[in-house]
Amino acid sequence: MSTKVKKIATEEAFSIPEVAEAIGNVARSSWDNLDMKLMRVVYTRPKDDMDPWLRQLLDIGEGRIAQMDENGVDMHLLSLTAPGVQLFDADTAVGLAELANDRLAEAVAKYPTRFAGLAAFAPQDPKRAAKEMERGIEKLGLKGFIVNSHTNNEYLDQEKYWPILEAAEALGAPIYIHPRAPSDGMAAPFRDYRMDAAVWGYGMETGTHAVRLMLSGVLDRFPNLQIVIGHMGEAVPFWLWRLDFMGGPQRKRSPNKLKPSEYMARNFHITTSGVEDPIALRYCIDRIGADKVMWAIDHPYQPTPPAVKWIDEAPLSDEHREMILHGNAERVFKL
Ligand code: 1WB
Ligand code: MN
Repeated sequence: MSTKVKKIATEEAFSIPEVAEAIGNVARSSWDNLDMKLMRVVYTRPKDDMDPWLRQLLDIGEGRIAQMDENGVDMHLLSLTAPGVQLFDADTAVGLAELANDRLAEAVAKYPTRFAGLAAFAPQDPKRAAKEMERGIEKLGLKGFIVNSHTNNEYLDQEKYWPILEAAEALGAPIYIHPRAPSDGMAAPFRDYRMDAAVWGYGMETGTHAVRLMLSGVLDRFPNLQIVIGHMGEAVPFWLWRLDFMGGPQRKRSPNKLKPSEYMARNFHITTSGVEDPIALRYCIDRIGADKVMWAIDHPYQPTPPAVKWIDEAPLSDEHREMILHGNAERVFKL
């Protein structure tokens, strides 16, 4: 059962065999960055006993479309699953990002009304990343970019990554900052109790990344840059009052010209991925505006039927439901 409102899901993961194999190779090494815990579980199984998530990630065709049809989902905005190409050396990462983008463009060409896509890039090499970003938008017709938070423990506000921010701004296409596990410097307390990944670590890592963009002042340099974060804003909307009070430009030594809430208003959108909580949704609409919120399932990590059911049943005006389920995504990603 599903309302007739058109549904565009905005954080829907996929992979390709070559990336999965490369992650498997890294996961079999002795590297102990925090993502390795989950990567070892998902990517090191024998081919004839594939992890069910991986099986679904590799399907960007019939099976996925059938599952969307069963649940009344009109479109997946596809993105290469976390941590993308960010575990690899620069040359491997550049090559695999290109390959993933080519495959993604093929899937979109085959099902143009059902799929749209975000381009991957290799932050390890910011200049070549900017080139691939341009190709992704202008040649492949993709609609924005996906990056999985830190790269080798570094964040996008750092000057070496500015070519990436500059390219996104110039191309008029948003960067979706998707989670990965916390960087080495903050990893220790997240090593226990499954806190490394989606339970808690992903949100802390990615919310921290968003706050760095706000407080560094880098968004004064790229005022038209558009950033999307998932998971109901990775807790940032809940913190805005205190972020403004403690981290606004009125505070001594603040490099940022605007308040965090002003960057939220000008430079950010959020998606609902994996937070099927009508109270959190109500709060975000009231705090940052219904024009800022886009629905997402987080396929295959969250099941589709409850993701559809909760948004169908959420107490929303017809106008807000249309915005959150498709209108905002159509505007932000130029679908
Ligand atoms: C999970 C979620 C795992 C995501 C992932 O592995 C990704 C999880 C890459 O629920 O454990 C995700 O994209 O939200
Ligand atoms: Mn996700």
